Amino acid sequence: MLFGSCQPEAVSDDCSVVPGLYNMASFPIGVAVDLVELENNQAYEALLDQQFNQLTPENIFKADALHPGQNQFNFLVADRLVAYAEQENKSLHGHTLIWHQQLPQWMEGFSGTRSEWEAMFKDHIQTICSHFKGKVRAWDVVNEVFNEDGSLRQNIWLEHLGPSYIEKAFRYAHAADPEALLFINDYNLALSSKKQEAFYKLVDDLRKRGVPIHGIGLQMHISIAFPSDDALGSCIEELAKLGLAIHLSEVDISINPYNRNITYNTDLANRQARKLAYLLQAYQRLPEAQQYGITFWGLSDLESWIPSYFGRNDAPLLFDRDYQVKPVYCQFKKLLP
Ligand code: 9MR
Repeated sequence: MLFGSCQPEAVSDDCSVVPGLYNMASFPIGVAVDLVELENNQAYEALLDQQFNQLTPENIFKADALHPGQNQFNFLVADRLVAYAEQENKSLHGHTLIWHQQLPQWMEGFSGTRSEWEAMFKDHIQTICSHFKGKVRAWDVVNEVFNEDGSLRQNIWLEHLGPSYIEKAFRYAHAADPEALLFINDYNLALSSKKQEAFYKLVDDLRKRGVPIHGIGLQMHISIAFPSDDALGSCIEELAKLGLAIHLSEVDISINPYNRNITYNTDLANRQARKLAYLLQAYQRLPEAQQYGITFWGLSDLESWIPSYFGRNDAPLLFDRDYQVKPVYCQFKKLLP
């Protein structure tokens, strides 16, 4: 049991799980999906199916999964999710083409001339985009390219291709799947003004030069303590001025960011609910055409990456470890249009 026996206050009667969230919303409501759970856990599948209509593969569309050898792509597993999405009429958000993590070993150790790097980079993007052409609504083309101080993150792509790798990634992806919406995705943009400014500048520059970029993914791994509501609101408002689609792409709200010995209680549950309500209301102030969707980073507290990654008790998602709704779900649902 995560936090002892203390439970948040009982969920009120008007918080029914039916109809599901996506039936209440004017934009897609997404979730990061774990295919192993989806295929083997009936309760997981039922809840996911009922509540969400857009799926982001949490791990199985990353480079190490799709491109395990230089001349070897593996789409077998990913295609099972594609089939599920088609069958259940859910859209798919591809995550992610170019990142510094979850790279296959051969890619990290690749040695070649600049033009060989370029060819490998292009082949990676275009083979994947071509395979999923017409099946994904959008791609996170580049993920987490900035450091907190606004400089470009050192990664194999920057090292071997220079800063233009970002622009090239969008151009290659677009050539392979002209219908897919192409996103740049990053975290902590509301926490670091330097990062936010650099992000704005880069996207503005890409857009003005006609690079095919259509959306901004704001990850939103946030907590009840930070960023402040004002910082969150102004980040969304500022970046929306670029006129692109906005995806709250990886929402979770930690209740224990300082790793304290805490007990999940009504106060924490309510603070979490208020934080998400604030985020949703800031999102709803955007022009409708820019509301691409809101995606939660996991179905329930049981699947969240946070407890294992940070080694702490936490409960950052809409459903508890028994797949029961939490106040944060009820509040969110109440405010959907
Ligand atoms: O949730 C993902 C977790 O299962 C993986 O182990 C981890 C590997 O780095 O990636 C997690 O998802 C990340 C996402 O792909 C990009 N933004 C940050 C997410 C949380 O780390």
